[in-house]
Amino acid sequence: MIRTADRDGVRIVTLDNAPVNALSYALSTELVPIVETAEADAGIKAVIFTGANGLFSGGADVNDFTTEPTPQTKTVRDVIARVEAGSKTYIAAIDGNALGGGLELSLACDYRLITPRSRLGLPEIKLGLIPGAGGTQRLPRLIGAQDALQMMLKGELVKAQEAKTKGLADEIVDGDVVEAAFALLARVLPEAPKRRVSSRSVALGKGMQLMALPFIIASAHKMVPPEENGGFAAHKLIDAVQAAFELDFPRGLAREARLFDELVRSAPSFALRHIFFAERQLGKVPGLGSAPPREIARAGIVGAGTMGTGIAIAFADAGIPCVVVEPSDEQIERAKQMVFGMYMHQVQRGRLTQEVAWSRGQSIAFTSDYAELADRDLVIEAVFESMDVKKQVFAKLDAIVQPEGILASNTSTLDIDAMAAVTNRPDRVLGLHFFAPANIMKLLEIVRGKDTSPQTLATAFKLGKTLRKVAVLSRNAFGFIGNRMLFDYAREAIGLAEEGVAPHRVDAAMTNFGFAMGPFAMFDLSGVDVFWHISAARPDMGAGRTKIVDRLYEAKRLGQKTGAGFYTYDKAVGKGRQPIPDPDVERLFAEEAGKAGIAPRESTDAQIVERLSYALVNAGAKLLEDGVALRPGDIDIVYIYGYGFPPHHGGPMWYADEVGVKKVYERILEFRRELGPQWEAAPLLAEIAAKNGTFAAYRPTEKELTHA
Ligand code: T1G
Repeated sequence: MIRTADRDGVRIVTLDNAPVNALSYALSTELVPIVETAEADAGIKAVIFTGANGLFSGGADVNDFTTEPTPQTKTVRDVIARVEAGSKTYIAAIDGNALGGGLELSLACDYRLITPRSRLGLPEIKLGLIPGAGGTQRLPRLIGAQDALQMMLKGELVKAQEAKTKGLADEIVDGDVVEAAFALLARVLPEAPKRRVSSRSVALGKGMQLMALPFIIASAHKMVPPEENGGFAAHKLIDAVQAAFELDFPRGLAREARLFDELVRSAPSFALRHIFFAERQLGKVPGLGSAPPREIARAGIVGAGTMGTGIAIAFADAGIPCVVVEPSDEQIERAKQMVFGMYMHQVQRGRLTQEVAWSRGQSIAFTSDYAELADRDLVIEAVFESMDVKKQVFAKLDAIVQPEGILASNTSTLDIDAMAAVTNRPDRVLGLHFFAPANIMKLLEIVRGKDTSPQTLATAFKLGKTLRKVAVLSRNAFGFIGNRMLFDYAREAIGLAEEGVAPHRVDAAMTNFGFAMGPFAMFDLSGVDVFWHISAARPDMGAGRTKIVDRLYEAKRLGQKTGAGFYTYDKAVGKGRQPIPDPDVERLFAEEAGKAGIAPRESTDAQIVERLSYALVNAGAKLLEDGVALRPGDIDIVYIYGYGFPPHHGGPMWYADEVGVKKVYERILEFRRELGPQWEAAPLLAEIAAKNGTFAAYRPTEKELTHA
């Protein structure tokens, strides 16, 4: 895991622990004596740390955090302590990423050299942690507390130039970074003044007086979410940085260590580390093995509506030129305006240069002529959500697009196999379900038809990476994963309102639980008419036990876009996007509930959260049984990225483990008795509850895995 080599009295220590040179307990146990030996060797003047595998280090090994270190265990903290106490000159020669503990190791060195492709960061906050190996004490000393706090609270990776400007790196070198380290040593040795970051006094930032510290700390606490609602690590991080001002360096390190040790055992951190690994499991689909993905060099889209145009922008952002076919000139004009407006916004925000924005915009061509799709490697239809319309489009595409071309549907619920059946290439047909706005939302559901080939799937996953999407495999079933679960979630939200709980109370309970938006505000945003169409197609899905959705639809209360839905909206309030509770809607619910014979029923906020979150768990369990979703973690990722489930609860299935599957199951049995057959528990849930098990331990059967 570590290679060493001596040259001219300098020891080169190479971290070589594929794939990301994680500073695991095992590697640290190997590295501590290497530093101690170098320190004891009079012939060694300096030590250069560098990394193999194309990076310096991805940080501590996150897998290690589930095991309690013993007194004999060495961690990256121990390595850094040896460097800190050492007398030699230490250089971090960084080519590629240096993150987390990897960057912290370099902060303990006297010099940091990077290359133009280097990215430096302390992203621990994304794991519900804080830098636990000196980062909260050294970074403020190096770049000022204000910048350090921003960088650590956002967990952002800093590019090379910014790292140099901030003073994180001493030099950006173009050639071999180890040779550059030797050149630096030739300049500074033998004097080699100590440049340890720990000896610097901590400052707030350029031109900021220390008296501003209380203000900086107080405003930082105000900026982050409450501890119980996703902000637990953020508040501890601010406390750690404050300690850098109030305690000497050793005691500051000790404070940081205590805060880290509290966080690493916290439920939000377990949840966030689950998400970290679940996301990296998504592309591991049995049966994809050898199939080499095809190159998608040219794409086509049918339909220049909001979704089609958003998808086109996503391709343009990924450098894949695309042709958008749209019969209506007026719609093409609107789409062009959307593309132009979006890119100008990026330029105005300084996110893109004019040239890049222009070239991306130019890479999207609009036409009414299907023939221009003939040479496309992939064509995605994003036309009206009607099976008849989609079948016509697929039949047309099959006759026009080159034989190797893949044909995909952006449908959000409809049957992929039915679309494939009208083509001669069912092996190259699948669903690519983007989420609006398609150029922003990271979630992509890849829907596998019964005949979709492994190569087509492998190509879709590779495309997902190219588009920088989080791609999740779903088998072809109504609503796929996310929307199938949304229907049960919606059924319970509406059910609560039918029992007399005001929509704004349901929404408040769910936002307090951590959702970015409550269900009714979400329905108004996506459109009550979308809801109405789906529940008209599938009356058994989502619309509750009354005609409330029909009543709103008939009254043209379609949500934000018509100024009223489950809420009302006033342009003078929050630019017309602020949901305003509407007593008329509550009266409508009461009226419809009376007609349906639904008795009023009190629900506390906790019971509201149970009804909605357990509906997701039960639906998720059924998706696993049916082999629609591969793993519980896949379901968690879908609901976090696509529907705003709070990450600090890890997703619906992880949350069921947090609560206890047995408890969730028993509550669902009560709901079944009190509310009716829609609460029939999934057999898998009963099975896991019976053995007091967890979804985390669930392993799909071979049948489910291969979607047989
Ligand atoms: N620990 C364990 N495994 C890791 C890992 C890590 N830090 N980083 C990546 N992996 C695994 C990952 O699960 C996958 O495994 C493979 O490496 C490739 O990852 C003490 C406490 C470095 C930018 O948060 O951001 O240091 O699926 O697909 O796209 O203060 O990995 O192949 O079996 O992401 O090239 C802080 C996390 C840790 C950085 C590379 N560090 N990693 O991206 O590859 S806590 C992080 C990343 C810490 C100290 C604290 C990215 C990457 P598998 P990948 P990539």
